[in-house]
Amino acid sequence: MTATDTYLLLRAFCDELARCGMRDACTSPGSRSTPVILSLAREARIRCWSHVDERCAAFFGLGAAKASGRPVAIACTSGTAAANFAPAVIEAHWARVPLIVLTADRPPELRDIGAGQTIDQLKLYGDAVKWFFEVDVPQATPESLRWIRALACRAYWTALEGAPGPVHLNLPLREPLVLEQPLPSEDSGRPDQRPYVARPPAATAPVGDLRLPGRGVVVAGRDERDRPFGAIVADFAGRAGYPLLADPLSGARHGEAAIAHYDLILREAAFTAQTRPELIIRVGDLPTSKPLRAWLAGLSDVPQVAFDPEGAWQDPVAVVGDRLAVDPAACLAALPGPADVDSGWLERWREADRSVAGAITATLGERLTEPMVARSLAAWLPPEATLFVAASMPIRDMEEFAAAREDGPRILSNRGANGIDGIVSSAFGAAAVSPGPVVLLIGDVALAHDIGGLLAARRLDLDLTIVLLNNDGGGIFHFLAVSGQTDAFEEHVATPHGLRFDLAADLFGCSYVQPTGLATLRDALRGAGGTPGTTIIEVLSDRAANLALHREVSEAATAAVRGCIAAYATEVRPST
Ligand SMILES: Cc1ncc(C[n+]2csc(CCOP(=O)(O)OP(=O)(O)O)c2C)c(N)n1
Ligand SMILES: [Mg+2]
Repeated sequence: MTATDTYLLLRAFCDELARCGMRDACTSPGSRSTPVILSLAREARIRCWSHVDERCAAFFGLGAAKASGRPVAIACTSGTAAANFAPAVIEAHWARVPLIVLTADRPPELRDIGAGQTIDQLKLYGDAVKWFFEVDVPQATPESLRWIRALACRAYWTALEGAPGPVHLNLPLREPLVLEQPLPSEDSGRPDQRPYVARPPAATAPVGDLRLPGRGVVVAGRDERDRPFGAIVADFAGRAGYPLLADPLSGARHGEAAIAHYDLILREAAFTAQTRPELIIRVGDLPTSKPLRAWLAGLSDVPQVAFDPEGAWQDPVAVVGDRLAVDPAACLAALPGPADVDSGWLERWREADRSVAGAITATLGERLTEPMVARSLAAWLPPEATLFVAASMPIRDMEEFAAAREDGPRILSNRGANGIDGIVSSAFGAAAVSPGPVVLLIGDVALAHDIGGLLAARRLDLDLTIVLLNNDGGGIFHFLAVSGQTDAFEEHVATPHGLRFDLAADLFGCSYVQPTGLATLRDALRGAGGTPGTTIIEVLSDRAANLALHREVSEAATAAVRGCIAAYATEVRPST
């Protein structure tokens, strides 16, 4: 077994990944991984993004795979390097994002006997991967070349099909790790650049008879893959006269049926008591909104149908009665609306939504606050833009405050495990593959957590605008009961840090600007969009004031919804 054998096999392996459709990979440095990294870097159809930190590399790969819909390879050396992939692999598992994880390893005879940088990498990620395989790298014979080509295809298609997710190939590599002579050519691949194994997607079964009553509701959650999905769902809801409660991550928050402020509307018990649907249709993942989740939980006697082609089984309160393994876009596009559209039903929701929107506008005014930043980004960014939103308050504010918009930006977020880790890196990954501008909305703790992700700004020449909401700690915890535990809350839960992010911008070669009002935020965004590289736009905020403002909005919204109910009761009284 020579280096030539290793490199012949790995070149065939990378060739197959490219033939299947791979366009991006992430590398990180090391010695044992040399043949894998060099083979990836020498494959012209795959762009290799070089990273220092494996945790950042893996999150970058995750962001790129999420934004492109294609599997991305992440490759590293042996030891804790591989363990640093774990958070992103776990997120990819829960968010159903295709990744091909390539970890280099020492061969079996060098394991557990004191050889350097060697840990047990077998099934390192447990059940978070769809498939684990220990890849022997034998002599490059016609048979083994055929085998490794088929293996690459299997890894690629496994990551992509059904419920997409990560696959893990562990590669024990023997020295010599570097070629000493040119690699001979070989033609073990199929003609015409076809993959060795093709795998057409499984056809989805047509939906059975879905009988639609007059008063239905569509709940649309995260579906980051398919942009036309949002348009089809919005169109169906409009035809059916069903209010559309669409998380911004669904891409469906538009059209005449969109009820943008469901999170605030559904807090009002008098509304939910008087507004009972006869059917709930669910598409995408379950939205984040707690009031929405509580409302769905209370409708256990109402038929709830979930489109779930990837088998995500998202129903923590066990109320879904029909789980359809069919593509919602294809099905809803073909589904006629109910025989009797109840126009008053949708109008009632729309009225509540308009009133709440008025309450939000009146309460927020034109001040530069956290909710206003979320609302403004959703309103301002062009349709070709991608808005990556961090966990914690940014994603919640986006759901609560973003208005419906016909041509809004694509919105992405790591919602598989809701982590605040790796978000900067994920946004850079999205920036690497997105044709339009990418903006990241992130809190200060999340930015501090992945501060090393900013290294991509220096090393990878990518354009990214980071809008940082700095309230010096985890503002979200002020909304929770733990905020009352004053002996330990600040230090151990809120975790203020006093970091100077302008200095971080300097260290990592980013531009930096700190707007003080809404107009200067808009100017800063425009300026960042026109400046190559990464810009950090820091908006200063205060945790206690932010909590008070959210409460104020909630009270104003509740009053607005009550006003609608009272008006509705007066209107209908004569006929009842
Ligand atoms: C990896 C990880 N660790 C811890 C948490 C728990 N957590 C949720 S929100 C949060 C604070 C986030 O603070 P920041 O990013 O400043 O956003 P803010 O709450 O201020 O909006 C933490 C620590 C998490 N979600 N993920
Ligand atoms: Mg914060």
